[in-house]
Amino acid sequence: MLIKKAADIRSSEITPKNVYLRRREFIQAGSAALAGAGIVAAGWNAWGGDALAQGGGLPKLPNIKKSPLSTSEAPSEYQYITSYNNFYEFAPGAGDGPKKNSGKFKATPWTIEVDGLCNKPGKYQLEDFIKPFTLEERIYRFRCVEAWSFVIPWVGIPLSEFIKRAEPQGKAAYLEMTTLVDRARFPMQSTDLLEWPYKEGLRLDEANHPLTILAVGLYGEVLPAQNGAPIRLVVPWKYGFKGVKSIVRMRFVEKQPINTWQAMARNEYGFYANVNPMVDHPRWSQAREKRLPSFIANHRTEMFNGYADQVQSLYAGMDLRRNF
Ligand SMILES: Nc1nc2c(c(=O)[nH]1)N[C@H]1C(S)=C(S)[C@@H](COP(=O)(O)O)O[C@H]1N2
Ligand SMILES: [Mo]
Repeated sequence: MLIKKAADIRSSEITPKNVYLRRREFIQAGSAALAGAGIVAAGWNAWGGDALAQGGGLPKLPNIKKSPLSTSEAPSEYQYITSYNNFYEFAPGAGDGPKKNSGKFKATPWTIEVDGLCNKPGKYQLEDFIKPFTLEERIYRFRCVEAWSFVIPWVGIPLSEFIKRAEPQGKAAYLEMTTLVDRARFPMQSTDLLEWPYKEGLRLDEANHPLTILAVGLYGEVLPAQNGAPIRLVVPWKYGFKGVKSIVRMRFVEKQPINTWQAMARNEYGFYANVNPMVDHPRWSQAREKRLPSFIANHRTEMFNGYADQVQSLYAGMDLRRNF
């Protein structure tokens, strides 16, 4: 019952209504030849203009080092990255709901608990949690399982640095990460839309991979609420749902954790969630993606979201059709 409800909302909310209406207009105009340029222009208008200012006027983060691990592709506009989101604690489905419903969200103070199979468990205030590390700008491709994509200039720290400090024990094979539960701050947690808290997990070697980061910023500023303030996971070769937002707990465990979308619909979402254009979602193709604000699937999806050279060895010998 839960699953059906979530599924219904997801399929109807994938496209914001204003965008959908414009697409209808466009289709009624009847000229497929106009597709490329016209569709992109319509997207810009539907999303509120052509402001080129980057950043959202939020506090700037200090001493950010540029990373050689960034893609050379041009980042998507700030206004799109922050107005087309998926964050069920604020609103169902993907679109501008999370932005609209998170205006009053406060991310301070913020405590992160580190526990499970490690020698240095503890509770940290966010400032202390990130203080020992150098912030890096990481411009990464981002691919949602619902076939839209962005290029996002995150600011964060390598997850491996945190893991080193926590000193995982020999038995620790996975890292589980959990979102805050607080009905006062997350309105949808008063409903049974998802099972709360939202949870994600990585195998420890995935978590230690140099591309995996904990992001605390976007465009050089602190994260806006809708993108997962104040700290969220970013794993660029995996579908977006692995990127658990507003993390309050990091737990080292022996067994593979059950992540939220796997719990909601096991036949559609797995633990690994590696971007794979050859394995279709049961309800749609994964071969191409819409690089927003385009309405059409204007990009071919690449294996491991274009990071195959760096990450495919993590999955040597695994059947990626079964381990999706
Ligand atoms: N806590 C929490 N984390 C979450 C989600 C969510 O609903 N709740 N949605 C996930 C999904 S499906 C995607 S695609 C990404 C979207 O990240 P973005 O809004 O910053 O693009 O967040 C992921 N992290
Ligand atoms: Mo997603």
